[in-house]
Amino acid sequence: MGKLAVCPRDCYDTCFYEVISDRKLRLVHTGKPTIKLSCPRAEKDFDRVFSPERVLYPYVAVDKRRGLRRRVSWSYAIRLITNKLRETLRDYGAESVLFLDYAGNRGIFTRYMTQRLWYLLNVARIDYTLCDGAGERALKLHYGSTYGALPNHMEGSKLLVYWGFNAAITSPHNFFYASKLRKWRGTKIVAVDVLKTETVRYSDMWLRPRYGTDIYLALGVANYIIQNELYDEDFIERYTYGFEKFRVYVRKYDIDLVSRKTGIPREKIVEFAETYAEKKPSIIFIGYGLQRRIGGGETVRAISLLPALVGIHRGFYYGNVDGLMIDLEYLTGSFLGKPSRVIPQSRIGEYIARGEFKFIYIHLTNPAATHPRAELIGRGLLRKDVFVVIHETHWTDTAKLADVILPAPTWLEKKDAVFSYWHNYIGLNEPIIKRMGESKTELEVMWLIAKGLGIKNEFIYEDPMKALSKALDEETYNRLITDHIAEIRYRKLDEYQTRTGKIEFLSTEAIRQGLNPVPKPIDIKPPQKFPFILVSSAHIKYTHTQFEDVYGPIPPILEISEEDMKRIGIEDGDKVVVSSKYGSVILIAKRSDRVPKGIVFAYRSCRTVDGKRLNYITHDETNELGGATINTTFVNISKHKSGNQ
Ligand SMILES: Nc1nc2c(c(=O)[nH]1)N[C@H]1C(S)=C(S)[C@@H](COP(=O)(O)OP(=O)(O)OC[C@H]3O[C@@H](n4cnc5c(=O)[nH]c(N)nc54)[C@H](O)[C@@H]3O)O[C@H]1N2
Ligand SMILES: Nc1nc2c(c(=O)[nH]1)N[C@H]1C(S)=C(S)[C@@H](COP(=O)(O)OP(=O)(O)OC[C@H]3O[C@@H](n4cnc5c(=O)[nH]c(N)nc54)[C@H](O)[C@@H]3O)O[C@H]1N2
Ligand code: SF4
Ligand SMILES: [Mo]
Repeated sequence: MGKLAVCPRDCYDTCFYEVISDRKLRLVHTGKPTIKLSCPRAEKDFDRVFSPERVLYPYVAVDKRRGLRRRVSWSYAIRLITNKLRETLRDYGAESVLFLDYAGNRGIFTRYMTQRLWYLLNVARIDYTLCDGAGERALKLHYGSTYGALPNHMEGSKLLVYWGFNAAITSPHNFFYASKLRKWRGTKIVAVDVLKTETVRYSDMWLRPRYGTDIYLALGVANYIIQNELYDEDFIERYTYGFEKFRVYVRKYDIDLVSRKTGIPREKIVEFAETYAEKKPSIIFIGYGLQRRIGGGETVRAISLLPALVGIHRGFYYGNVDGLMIDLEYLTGSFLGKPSRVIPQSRIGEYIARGEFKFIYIHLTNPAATHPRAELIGRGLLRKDVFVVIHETHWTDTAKLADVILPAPTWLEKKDAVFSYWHNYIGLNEPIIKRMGESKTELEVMWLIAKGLGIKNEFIYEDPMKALSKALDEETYNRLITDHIAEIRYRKLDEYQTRTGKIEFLSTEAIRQGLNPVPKPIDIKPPQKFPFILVSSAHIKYTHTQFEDVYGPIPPILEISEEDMKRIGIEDGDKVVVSSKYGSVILIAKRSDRVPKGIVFAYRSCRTVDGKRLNYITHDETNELGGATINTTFVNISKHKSGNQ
């Protein structure tokens, strides 16, 4: 067998590969975390490594606005960075320095250990809520932590519910496995989605709630199960808290109300409720797209309580990192200091454009394309009074706006350890090819900057393998060294980290935080001026903005229903102006039976026909649980004056 390698992209699956030559990767069918299925991104990984878009040397901007820059040596770049950083910390304080990272590479050495320097310096950071923040907080309110079902729980499940989760595209190995189980064992698949997605097409039942009304469905199903005594009384008695109050609370969500609100026929709601109560055990896969909107946090809260009614311990999947026995606090060094400020990730554009930071260090993210109000981010990064450093593998939208650009090796060029937010295996990657150009790893850069600042703290310079050995138990670590893949111990599913030690139908933590003790609906109503809701989600060939260098730009299309097209007076292929309260972009209209009336769909973060990004117009407000509202971007659509392309 060839070398093992594990994909560190921000993706549920975290696949294991066998490397069969320097230019080809092949999926290993370990039969454990994933199932054999090729991924169009993995297939082109080496093309991305050798892409002409690679950043190969350090550069310094000569004129940022005009994109003029010159190549410099590493020692020059690091001297410049450390001088600027030292001056900024001295003159403006740690709160004027922003460390802006995300999950472009989820490796422990790349993403986690590099946070040590920034914790030590107490600089400003983001709150990491753009992707999954609201749902994470929602689950913690009722369960104490977010972990749930592992892939190996799928096999014994009789029912798999994908709720606001387009797994066929966003977690292909999960869904491929589910469809195999459907064939082999008759496992039932239900999709709850506002769009007729690829996942819907391969499901036994599809529920399409009117946009934003999922919470009525969840509370209605809860009420039906209670009223018809389909719940597990012993389980509720033993493992839950606050059931009586919840029972009274959900009484008003009767089938008539729920059907009226969601637009789903009564019989279908009943069928779903009865199926859910009968087919046990089951897993509800709660998608991230669902909670990236107004009311999304409350919705996840309501959905998460369904398994508790029918007697399943953590019968959901959302994100499993909390369950893994791996010491992330040690790895990130979060105890070293406290960020001087924590900025809501959705709103960084506003802060950067206002000139709140004098020094910004960016890696593992392309915010000038992927974050709401991306144009503000771009504009802010070009300010004369801010010094921007980026460490990137490729010339991204954001890299082009930096004062110093440092070359990073891709995951195929460096050693790292990678774990998943779905399965419980960790993998160890050795470099597969020689590093390109003069690229240096994220840890090497952190060490150079720390040294330049005169930092003596040995923890910053800790050998990554030694750190890893401390973050994992001995057995897991040893297995990882010998096999390059190891199972990480997982917390017990029947343990609840709440105040009462039980699943809390009535959340004591919510009361403490001044939130609703039980989940409550928040109705969504687009304003008259922007009557459509823009929903965006992934394309199978891209991970956010990655792979545009290989596959070309993400298609700039706007899927719209036939009825809406007629009403606006547009035809398939017409250029349309899509405007929100923040501005407008041009996309190409595509007649689609995936979207209902009033909803339009575009691929997330796509580059628009007028050279902008979709996120120039997406909403940046935070929702009721501090999460994103990208999926409640209200827009208007009109025909572009030049008509079709
Ligand atoms: N409209 C809209 N916008 C969205 C979303 C949406 O649904 N709709 N979804 C949001 C979500 S869920 C997320 S998670 C964010 C993602 O937002 P980002 O994290 O900004 O997404 P990427 O474009 O993947 O950016 C990751 C960057 O990391 C770089 N990178 C990859 N590997 C390495 C490495 O090893 N070293 C270094 N130094 N760099 C590396 C890549 O080249 C890439 O530029 O986007 C959000 N934006
Ligand atoms: N190919 C590919 N896969 C990826 C990624 C990628 O960029 N490309 N990115 C990864 C990352 S970072 C993330 S966060 C995940 C996200 O993956 P998912 O968790 O699947 O989330 P989304 O793709 O944002 O949206 C999923 C579905 O939610 C539906 N939806 C939106 N709002 C609602 C609602 O209110 N109710 C209901 N019922 N449905 C709703 C959308 O129609 C969509 O079909 O994907 C990961 N996987
Ligand atoms: S991008 Fe996702 S599906 Fe594709 S190889 Fe990586 S982990 Fe697997
Ligand atoms: Mo994400």
